[in-house]
Amino acid sequence: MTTVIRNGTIVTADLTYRADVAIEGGQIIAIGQGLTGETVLDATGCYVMPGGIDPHTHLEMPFMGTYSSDDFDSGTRAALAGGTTMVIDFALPNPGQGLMDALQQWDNKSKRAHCDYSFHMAVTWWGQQVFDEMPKVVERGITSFKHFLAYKGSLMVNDDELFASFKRCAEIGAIPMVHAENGDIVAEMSAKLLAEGNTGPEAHAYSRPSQVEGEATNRAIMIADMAGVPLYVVHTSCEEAHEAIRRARMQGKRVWGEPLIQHLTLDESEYFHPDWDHAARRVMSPPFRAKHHQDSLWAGLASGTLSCVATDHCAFTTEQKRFGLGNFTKIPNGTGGLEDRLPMLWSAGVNTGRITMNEFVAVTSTNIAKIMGMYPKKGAVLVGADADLVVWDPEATKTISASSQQSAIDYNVFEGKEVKGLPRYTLSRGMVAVADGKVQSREGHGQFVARDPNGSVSKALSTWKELTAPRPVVRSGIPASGV
Ligand code: DUC
Ligand code: ZN
Ligand code: ZN
Ligand code: ZN
Repeated sequence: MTTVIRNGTIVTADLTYRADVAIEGGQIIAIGQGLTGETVLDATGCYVMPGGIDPHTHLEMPFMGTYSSDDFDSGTRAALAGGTTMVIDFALPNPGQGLMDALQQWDNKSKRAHCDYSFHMAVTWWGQQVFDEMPKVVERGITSFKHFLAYKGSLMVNDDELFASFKRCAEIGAIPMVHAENGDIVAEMSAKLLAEGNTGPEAHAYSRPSQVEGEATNRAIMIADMAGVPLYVVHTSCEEAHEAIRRARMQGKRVWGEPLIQHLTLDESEYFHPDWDHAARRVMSPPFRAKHHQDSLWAGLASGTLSCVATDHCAFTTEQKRFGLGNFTKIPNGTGGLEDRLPMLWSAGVNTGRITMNEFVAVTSTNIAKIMGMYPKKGAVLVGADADLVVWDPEATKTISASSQQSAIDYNVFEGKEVKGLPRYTLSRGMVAVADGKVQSREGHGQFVARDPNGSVSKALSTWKELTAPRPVVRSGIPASGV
């Protein structure tokens, strides 16, 4: 059985051209003119692009005394509805829990996935067991390890642990990732705000100014450099963090930054909304920022100093958010975005001329596949690649609303936004998972994608070579003068 996408314009990270795409056995088997097959999908007036890859989701994750409310069923349905055909979710061991044990839990949850998926492994504590299990995780095709510099007292790792883990990543060819906020300072500022009676959701933003992110980003970059390893910085939300990444990249360091669609399009004024629920639903870390930070993030996408756009999809219901009534530090941190990332980025980025269509494909799919070691199986329109594709209708419009979303929560942070540019079809390994807005995907269709380690990149770092070269012993012992 051959499926053909006919009469569309293929848009990849570097080319735009007219051609049909033929699919069989879940893969692209031909790209050319006048292709035929048993099933024909009409792409007249549409762009045919690699499906989105969301490199940052938290599905059914235990966090802040509850579980995020989208699981691998509703979360991956939401992904497909919005043109995203793969997610990379974070396996999160409890402090003291083994990595392989946590992985088993994520293996079980992910059996419900409608689209393909992979995992990052979080390093939430440090010890011999973690050190020993890290290569086993890589053997399983999970080649990236996340570290939290925030969430003091639960997930946070200290600098000595961070350095040890980064060095281990270097040895095994894995990429370390960081949630870069200075957790000590956040904890102190939060306590002070609460003591002063500042208990509402706006205080969440006050407690995590952009400086705490700029400091932690720069610190992680320097520690990665000393460990001789590349670094992926998640949810880069502000100019200070972008500035550190930009500087590192200009020095030839392998550092990647990942702005979220939320930070690109929503700002801190959301926290000053008179309705407590409205503000609390938007509490996430890092928080939404002052508007000028958005210009910095868009400039980063256009210039290439920022590499990927993600969601950090971590959805909590209004009821869950209300755990923090009277104390903002108890509001579960997180917002959704899986279904809206592509339409929002297209509308706010491509339709406005801030980024090109090809840059759109790069930052939502191809760059992620390359950095995360799964290109060109994913992120490409090439013969032999998986047929994870989106047929994108640039003229289709809708108003985003919780009433029509796949996500299991009762609101949407983009509620009321008009978007122009939507999937006509979303294909997951050749299966038509979405047609004209109707999700017809299947629970359990999604498969785990094993990723390649990225060892050659870490060994190329020049600063690290200087740091690890044999050190001359210049002098030792007691001065001859006997001082
Ligand atoms: N930030 C959030 O807002 N939610 C999940 C974890 C995180 O770092
Ligand atoms: Zn984070
Ligand atoms: Zn401000
Ligand atoms: Zn996250």
